Amino acid sequence: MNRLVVISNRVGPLNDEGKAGGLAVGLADALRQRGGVWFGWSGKTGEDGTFGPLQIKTEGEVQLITLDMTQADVADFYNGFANQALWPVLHYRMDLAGYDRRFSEAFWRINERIAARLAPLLKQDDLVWVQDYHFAPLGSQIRASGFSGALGYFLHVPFPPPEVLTALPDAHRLVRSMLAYDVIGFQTVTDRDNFARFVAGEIGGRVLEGGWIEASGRRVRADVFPIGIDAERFAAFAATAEARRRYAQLRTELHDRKQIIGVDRLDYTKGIPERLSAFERLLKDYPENRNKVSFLQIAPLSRENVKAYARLRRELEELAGHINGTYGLLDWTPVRVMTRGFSRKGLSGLYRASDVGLVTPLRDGMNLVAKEYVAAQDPENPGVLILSRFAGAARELSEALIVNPYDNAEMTEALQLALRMPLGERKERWQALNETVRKGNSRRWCGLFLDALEATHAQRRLKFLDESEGGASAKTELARLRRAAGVPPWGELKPFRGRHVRL
Ligand code: ADQ
Repeated sequence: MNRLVVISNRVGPLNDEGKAGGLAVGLADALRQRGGVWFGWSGKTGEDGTFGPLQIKTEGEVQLITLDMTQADVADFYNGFANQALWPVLHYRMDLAGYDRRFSEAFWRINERIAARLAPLLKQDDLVWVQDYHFAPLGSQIRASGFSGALGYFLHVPFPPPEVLTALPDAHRLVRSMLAYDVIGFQTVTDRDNFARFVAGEIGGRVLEGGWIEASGRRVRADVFPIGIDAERFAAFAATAEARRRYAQLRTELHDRKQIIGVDRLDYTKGIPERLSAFERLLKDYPENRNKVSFLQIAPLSRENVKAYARLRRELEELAGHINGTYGLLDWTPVRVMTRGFSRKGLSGLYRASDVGLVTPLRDGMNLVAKEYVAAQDPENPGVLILSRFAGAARELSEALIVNPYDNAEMTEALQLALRMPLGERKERWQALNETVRKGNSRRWCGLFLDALEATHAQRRLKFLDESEGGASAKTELARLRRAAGVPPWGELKPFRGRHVRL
């Protein structure tokens, strides 16, 4: 089995039962199985930044290798370009994007530096897998360093339509650089199709059958790999002592009231103010819910150095204060907003204790909270998931109550429906949801992507051998690669006829 090399902004944890999220679990599993390297930013700053020493930790067959950044790198690359320019545009929020040439220069420079530090560690038969928007162009720089092995990329956040992405001055350069990968993975068909439209309409490429895209003399496979969680483990968390303690704490404090829960990083893409307004309207339009339903929003702070995030925090505090001031009683606080983190076990107890999971982002690549809420439910008395149609997860979790988070009245009606849903219907919906969440788990996500990467890379090698003179050893190699690829030989690809715009 070839060694796996993963590059992501933050690295690990590899073995932290209670804390690792879906992404870390899926990757850690694959890394442990194959052995490999997990490479990224240490999360710390140092004077030498990316020129400083590599920090190497070895756990079994896996090396965790990190680098510091300078304070200026964090300001310009991480807070600047990645989180003030790319993040909003990728989430369709051109209005919030802050673009600065200095940020952009830092972005390309840091990607180049990371590739330069990584290159000496790579072997030609490694499977190299780059993660997320911070490192979209890393592949082209890894190729420039001479690496010709299997190189894949997964985008965890949405890929917007070209009409939106072109607002980013670096958009063309960015997409062209992504063509260096063998496989580009997206969360949903919409994201993949938006990418294909950009390639076809903006940089003169062609979209071929079978997820292949061709531009600038390169062929890349762009496909859909919806990320999942470790559903089994998450369900088991809900039965641990820690989860039961949190469950009991919350239920005791509620008395007989019902609980609605929201869990999100404090981010404007998550639609938290819209959610609070829908709850306020529930209390106004359906007064029978007053003193009968509470709303808990867990929203750990993130990216506090970016202005839009500080504004959002103030907005939330004002909204919660307003609702509590209007409807609160001496013994009932309608809304609680908590910014602290919880262990994953604790979180599973809170999900299970909640009658409604309100997951209503304005735009989200996938949204793992929706899947965690489902996995943590009591099969005999499951809660109801309300899910935004703009979360990638809505494609798979269609038995949830699907809402448009911009439609305040619809969200309110969904809340009223969820709070009154009979047990039979709750069970029926949950069973279907749970099956989907269990089947599409993080191991499957990782396995499908790596299989596609191996097959695609084998195909590329095949094409190369086909075209070369090739003696007996090349023929044997060709046969081996054909088996590994398991896909029609290169020459059989047919032009794609407009199927990519699937609305
Ligand atoms: P995020 O935007 O971070 O991820 P999400 O998928 O919901 O969004 O994952 C958040 C994770 O943080 C969940 O596992 C959740 O349990 C955890 N979490 C949130 N609040 C917590 C708290 N207070 N204590 C402990 N844990 C907490 C990005 C994309 C998503 C995509 C993922 C994975 O934006 O669209 O689903 O990557 O690809």
